[in-house]
Amino acid sequence: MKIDVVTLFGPALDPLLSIGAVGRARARGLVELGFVNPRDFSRDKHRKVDDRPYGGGAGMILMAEPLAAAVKSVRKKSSRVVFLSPQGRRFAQADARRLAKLKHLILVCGRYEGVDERAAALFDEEISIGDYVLSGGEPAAAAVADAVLRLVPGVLEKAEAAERESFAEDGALDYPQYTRPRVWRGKKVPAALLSGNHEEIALWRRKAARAATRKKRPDLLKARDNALRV
Ligand code: 4H6
Repeated sequence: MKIDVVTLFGPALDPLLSIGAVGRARARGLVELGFVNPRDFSRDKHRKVDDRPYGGGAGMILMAEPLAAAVKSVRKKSSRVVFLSPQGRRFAQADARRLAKLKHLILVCGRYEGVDERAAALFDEEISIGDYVLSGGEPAAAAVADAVLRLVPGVLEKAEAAERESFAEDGALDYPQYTRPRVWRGKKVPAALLSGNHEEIALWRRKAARAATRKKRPDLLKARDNALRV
């Protein structure tokens, strides 16, 4: 799979996606990440990509043309073009799974006070990573790229991937994890996890995952109940 990120700040985004499982997968050539800078497609002699908003107002707007040319330079028939914006549909794990099946994903980052509305026709979909405003789409693109790429077969270690499938991603939180020491600041590791009994461990984890979900994210259980009720 390849992801191209259309951004004015590729060099800032690259290090975050060069570490861990995604970084290793890139190094192995299993997944590819490219950066396309709209500035390279500016027709202006000063490489300008922003201009003042019609109608007045503070700040600058990203011009449609350099963005369109940047997208065009990497777009293929098989590409899906996604715009990161606070006005998008909320991104969730199901979207990560859907996008991980693609051959080519193009993530477009906005900057300044926003993007010329006429650029909207370039995008297949508009997604938001949550209801808050960022100074640019880059942190959102990094989050989406990471969530998607780790689901590409082979990116995670086999054991990790199998564990992911059986937990967490079906609408419940992960079970709590512990490592050494057995007692830390007076808090003990649950006895079941030290038992060496695989059935007992699996049972404890299922119960603990359910308890954690009920306590921290009861909305997830409700969403799952509703989904199953259909
Ligand atoms: C499009 C339009 C994504 C993109 C405007 C991007 C939050 C998210 C941006 C803007 C983003 C998200 C530019 C408006 C800066 C505010 C980039 N913010 N902004 N929730 N910002 O996924 O000023």
